[in-house]
Amino acid sequence: MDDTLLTVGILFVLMGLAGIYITFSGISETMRPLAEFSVLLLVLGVIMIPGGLFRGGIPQLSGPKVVVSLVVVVGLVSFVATTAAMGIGPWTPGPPEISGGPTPFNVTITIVPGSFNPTQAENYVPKEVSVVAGYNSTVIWVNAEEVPVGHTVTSDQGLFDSGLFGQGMSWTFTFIREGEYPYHCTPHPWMVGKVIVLPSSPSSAQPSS
Ligand SMILES: [Cu+2]
Repeated sequence: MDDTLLTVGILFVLMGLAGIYITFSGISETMRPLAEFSVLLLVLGVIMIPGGLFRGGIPQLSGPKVVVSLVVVVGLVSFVATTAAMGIGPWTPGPPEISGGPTPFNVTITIVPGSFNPTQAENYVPKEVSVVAGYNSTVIWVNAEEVPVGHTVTSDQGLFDSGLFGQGMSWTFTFIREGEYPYHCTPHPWMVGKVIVLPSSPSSAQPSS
């Protein structure tokens, strides 16, 4: 039995699983190379573990190191298989929850008349708003067109989409997570705006006087 090979093999398996976990938990979207590297580590580790175990003949299976190694590997594999089968954990990434109930205060953004015209610079007014999560992070877009034309409020990041709402209609959305949320209008892509959501803080719990 080769302790070094066995240890390195287990290390590789752990690093591979950690890398895959990080990749698919949505911590970063730019980690595809990490995923491939992690799978490579995992495969190498899985190959090295029996290599380490059985070098120099069949090991004495009662050896504590062997038992511990087997428990670790079997445990990890079962955990991953179980969570994957149950559809929980980082294996089932979804968009982050950013919508909640209405806040005590709200902010109105007007879609001004003529926004359907690509040469008109002003469309979502104000174009950029900063709100505080849970305080005034309910945002209402009002379609104030003077002719019957529909608009949308569509997240550039795929996080929300109002669908078309017509002249005189409005659409309301409550942000609950801090972040920057650029958006646009689907039929009129020159219409762009941004909502900046700031974290809630004790000083923001009361309206300033
Ligand atoms: Cu539009």
